[in-house]
Amino acid sequence: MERLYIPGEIEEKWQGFWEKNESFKVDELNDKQKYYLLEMFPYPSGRIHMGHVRNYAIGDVVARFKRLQGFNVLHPMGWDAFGMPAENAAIEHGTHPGKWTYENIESMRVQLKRIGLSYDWSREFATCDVEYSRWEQLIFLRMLEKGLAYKKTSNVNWCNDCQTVLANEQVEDGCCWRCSNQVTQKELDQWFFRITKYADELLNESENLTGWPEKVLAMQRHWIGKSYGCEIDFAIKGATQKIKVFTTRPDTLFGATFMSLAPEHPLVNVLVGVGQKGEVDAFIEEVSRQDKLDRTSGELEKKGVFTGSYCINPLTGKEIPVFLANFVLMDYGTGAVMAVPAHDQRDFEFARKYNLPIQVVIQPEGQLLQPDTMSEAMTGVGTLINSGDFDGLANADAKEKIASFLDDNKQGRKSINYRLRDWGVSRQRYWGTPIPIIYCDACGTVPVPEKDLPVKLPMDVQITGEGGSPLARHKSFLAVDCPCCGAPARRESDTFDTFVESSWYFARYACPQYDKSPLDSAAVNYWLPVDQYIGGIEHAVMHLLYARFFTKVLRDLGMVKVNEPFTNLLTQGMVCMESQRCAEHGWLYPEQVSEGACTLCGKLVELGRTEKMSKSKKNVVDPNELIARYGADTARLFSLFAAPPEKDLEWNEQGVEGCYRFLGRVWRSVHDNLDLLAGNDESGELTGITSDLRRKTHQTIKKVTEDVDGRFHFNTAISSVMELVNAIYACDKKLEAPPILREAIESVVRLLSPFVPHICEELWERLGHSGGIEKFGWPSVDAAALMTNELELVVQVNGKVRGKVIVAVGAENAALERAALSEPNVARFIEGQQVRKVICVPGRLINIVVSG
Ligand code: ANZ
Ligand code: ZN
Repeated sequence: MERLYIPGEIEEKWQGFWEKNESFKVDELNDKQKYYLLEMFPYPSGRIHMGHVRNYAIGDVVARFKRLQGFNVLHPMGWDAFGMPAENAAIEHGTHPGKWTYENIESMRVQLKRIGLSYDWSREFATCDVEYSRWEQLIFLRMLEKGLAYKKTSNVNWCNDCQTVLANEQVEDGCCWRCSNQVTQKELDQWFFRITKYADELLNESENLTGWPEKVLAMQRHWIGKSYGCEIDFAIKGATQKIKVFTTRPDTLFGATFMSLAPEHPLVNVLVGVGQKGEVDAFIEEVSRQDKLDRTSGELEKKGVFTGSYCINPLTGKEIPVFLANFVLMDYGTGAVMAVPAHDQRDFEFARKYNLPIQVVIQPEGQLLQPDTMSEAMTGVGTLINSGDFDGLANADAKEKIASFLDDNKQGRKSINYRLRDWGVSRQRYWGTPIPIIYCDACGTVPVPEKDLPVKLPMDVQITGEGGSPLARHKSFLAVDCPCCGAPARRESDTFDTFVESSWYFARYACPQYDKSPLDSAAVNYWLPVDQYIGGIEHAVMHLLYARFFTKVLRDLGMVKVNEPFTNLLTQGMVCMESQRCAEHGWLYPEQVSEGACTLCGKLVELGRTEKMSKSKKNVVDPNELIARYGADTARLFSLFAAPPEKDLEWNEQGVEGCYRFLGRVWRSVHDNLDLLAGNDESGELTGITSDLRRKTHQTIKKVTEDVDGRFHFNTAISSVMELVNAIYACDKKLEAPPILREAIESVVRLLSPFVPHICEELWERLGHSGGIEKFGWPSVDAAALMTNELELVVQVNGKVRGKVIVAVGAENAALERAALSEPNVARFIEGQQVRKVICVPGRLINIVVSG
């Protein structure tokens, strides 16, 4: 038997074993408790990166651990396969996006398998598979029937580089999230999903998502942005129409001294006087070129134009001028704002700029506000003044009273507003799911009949990156007979936003081959919800909110029973690395640097910041090379050991080496003792024997179990196994108690197996077991073995209690001292100070005397 640790050989052997035995294949036909573990599926770019390795290693620990605990674990993998890079590749290399995508999938699958992840590969699918599109298209048709999908003309965010529409969520600081190009506005006919119908449910139910990070929930709540307020009608002087405003501050109505409308407001034509037309048109044109998100930012320079018209403040009866203002958006509230410059900062800036009256209506406690001397709006609480019968009310009460008054007089009504907009899903792209719609001159918008699904993408397509969507130019794709009247008609050429695919893939994993409908209810209701979902924080709003929305839609379509898709969510941190730069050659890959110098020119390199691994800074490590060098187990171990999962992980080569050495140490601890252990299997006599090693073994089992189960403290779990390995090396009573030694060594192997499965399978076999480690289950704690002769001592620093340590009964003073000094809190208090004396009071306390 080979006694050296050669990762490559054993990893290939066990990956073959799992594959041959279909070790991770599951079905719903058993009475075990289910556990659905899912990592966010990757985009098939062609190469895995360290972020993938980390994400999937974290998931794999949980999957293997739960399986060892006896759960029926669903752990699937697939591909989020539609999207832009495939089209860009097509433009650049002339390959078909499908060919490029499927080739990438082939090579990424090989790379993922090389990590030893315990997936049920029989469930794999790609979202660009025609079979997946077919069911997505069917879901869309059902949504259409229910009014959950609809079409409307709207102003959309447009990226000219990508030649496509972007959802609000895909616009970052006014730029395209993919290519960073400036986003502009464009009017287009678009398909929408009615996510706003679920705004309240999405909001309310976030209260029950106790297994989600609060940060993610907070971002979703903010995104939904529910505001309670009031709609108020302002009559227009000389016209019959009314301007409706939405306000969260009806208490300030007496202070509304002018009106600000969105430049896109439908009443603009009615309001604009002849004399103003030129100036107003120029202003509207200027704002239309401005990015919507910029228009909401506090820093925006407030600009506006007078329309020439006046409206009437319903409570003061005064005429107030109507302006158009760049910071008022048409798609929020009613697109009109009653401007209260004394109490709203934007209105204040606007009023100062255009010399408009400022009327204080809320007086803060103990202060007399003068409009002339105010330097900013007073947005705090106070008492109403200059407000007729409402004077003297606390402004919080006035909100209620004024709203009711308006309601009684039919001048307004309470109303609720959301920041959330319906989800625009049309994209002018080729590589996406075709939207199954046909346009007929006679019959209008006609859904593709179910029997004609799927609408497939044409294979003979010219993708040049110019002239808009390739589908819109593809004659044979577009030409279709109307399903209603048979006359020549035209297909919809837009495809879905790729976030549609990732909104329901987790459900399809329950029944990936089901061919009667999108979801097999028996399977999907068995497996859903996902018990643990793992992925990046960057998906906090879009993907995770859309997936929640889709789950509710599928529920209302009768396709699933659950309300929420993901019970628990873990957002893992990023993999970071120091960047390195040569004055002459720019950023350098780690392998281009040797002993601090550029290998191209010998100049000393400058160290850049430690940041997320990225090709642009060349601070990347290729997992394939890492695995070729150290093995998958080392790559996994480092990813899991170097930082807690939700924190960023800083890459360092020494850490990797350390992990590799540790595995070598585990390997040797088995082989060094194999002869001694021969013939001593588990049935060996254990009763009555207590020893430090046995206690240590069971303490470790307890610690690792607690750390892994639901807490994901993988790094501390691994440390405690490291300690157990040390204890095995240090144990000098090996000869006396082979069964205890065996139990200790086997525990190391079993406890490490979710983290580093290949080496553990191999060692387990060498320890005399066959059939794979998983069937032996997770080790259990023997409570009796934990009983210790230990006690807890209080540690003081200069007489003040600073911590507690657990020490063995009868431990020597030197040991007590060591324990006390290394207690983390104590260490904090003595840091930078001189330890003068350590006083040990046996059985009671340890006092450390320091002076600084
Ligand atoms: C008068 C007022 C007085 C307001 C005051 C605020 C403070 P949230 O909380 O985000 O919902 N608003 C309404 N529609 C708008 C639009 N389309 N574009 C820009 N601003 C708009 O904000 C609601 C407040 O935002 C509303 O309350 C309105 O200004 C403004 F002392 O009305 B308020
Ligand atoms: Zn773009």
